[in-house]
Amino acid sequence: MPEPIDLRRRHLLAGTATAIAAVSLSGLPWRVQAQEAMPLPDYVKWKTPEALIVHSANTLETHRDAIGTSVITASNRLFVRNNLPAPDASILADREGWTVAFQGVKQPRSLTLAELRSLGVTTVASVLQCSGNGRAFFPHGASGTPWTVGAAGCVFWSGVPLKTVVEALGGVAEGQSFITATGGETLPASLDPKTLIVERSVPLRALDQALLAWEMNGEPLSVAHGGPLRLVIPGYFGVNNIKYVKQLAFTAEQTDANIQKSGYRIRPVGEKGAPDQPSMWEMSVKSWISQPLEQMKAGRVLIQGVAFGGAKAVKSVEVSLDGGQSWRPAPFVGPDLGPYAWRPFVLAVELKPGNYSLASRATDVDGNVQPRERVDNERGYGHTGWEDHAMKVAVV
Ligand SMILES: Nc1nc2c(c(=O)[nH]1)N[C@H]1C(S)=C(S)[C@@H](COP(=O)(O)O)O[C@H]1N2
Ligand SMILES: [Mo]
Repeated sequence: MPEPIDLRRRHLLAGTATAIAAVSLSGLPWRVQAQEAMPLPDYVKWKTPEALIVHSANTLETHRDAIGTSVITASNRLFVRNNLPAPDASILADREGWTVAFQGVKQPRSLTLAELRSLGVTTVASVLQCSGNGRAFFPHGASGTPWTVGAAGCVFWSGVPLKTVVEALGGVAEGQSFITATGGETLPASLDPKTLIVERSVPLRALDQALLAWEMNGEPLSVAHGGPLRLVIPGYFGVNNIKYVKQLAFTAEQTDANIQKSGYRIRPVGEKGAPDQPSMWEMSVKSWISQPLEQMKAGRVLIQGVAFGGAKAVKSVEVSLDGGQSWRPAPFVGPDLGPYAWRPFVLAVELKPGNYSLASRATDVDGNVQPRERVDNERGYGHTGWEDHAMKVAVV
């Protein structure tokens, strides 16, 4: 299938004067990253290379202008993030036999995927976004993958509501405050499992919307995205959406695995992670412009992007052409797929030759507005500041 836009060619232009016009306010030329183009690793060979930046075998980012306008992000363009190397494809050999151990319920037991399927099914559209999306804009050089905006996508998940499973198991046992899920990666025997295991706890309130998903965008879950079975918590940061979920426990305390105890915590620059710092749970309202990113001809221009509320629905989004001095409302396009989905927006404008700073700013249903500034923090998490996400574009 031919690509509508030859993104690869545009990557090759990254060092030219044309692309130099396409820098963010922080001066970051994203196209430059793509010049180091690495081939797609085997487990994601089915993805569209032109749409992705391969940061490493475990971290692939969607190009800013490759998310489309269709609300749903195509699976072959969706970002990938593995804290540990993805399991071998043999993990999918017997999907129906995949087993999850349920604990902290009144009748603890293990259930296979086949049994889970018989309990119930729902479909949710939700934004999957890594905590470090936007990390590249932090000036202190936060360690970790330098994602700009592409560690995010909006996809359909199908599976059984976790609440339905819990009801079938007699309900949550008394005294439990967290949902603690464990990833099924095989860990090296030589190391303390707590240092590496992908095990996360979220507050019990997430039971309202959590599901155990076996399908993404109408297809059985791939290894890259957590097949055979994944915990999905709509509205929560990516890390809480445990792939290859093999154990699901209702617990009184948060897990003491490093990824929870000290990892994924908001802390001042230079400070170490600790359990008393805010954990990366519910996402906040955010938006960004996906096109145009480069120099354009004067005349009619469609400014496009996406906006979402995170754990709450998004209400509206505004666009600025002058770096935030003035704003105008931008209409959403396409269907509203529910509170956890994002909404593409498109604003048609007539632009005269000149330099523009294109920014977007979303508001959620509770009236929370995307802030101008980022909140600096050691690991570069949770960036929603609109100023850093703005695009400087020359119109000729
Ligand atoms: N088992 C397991 N689940 C995991 C991870 C992982 O490494 N192992 N990474 C988490 C992180 S940090 C993110 S951002 C999302 C990424 O989901 P994706 O690769 O499907 O895009 O998965 C989360 N769930
Ligand atoms: Mo992540």
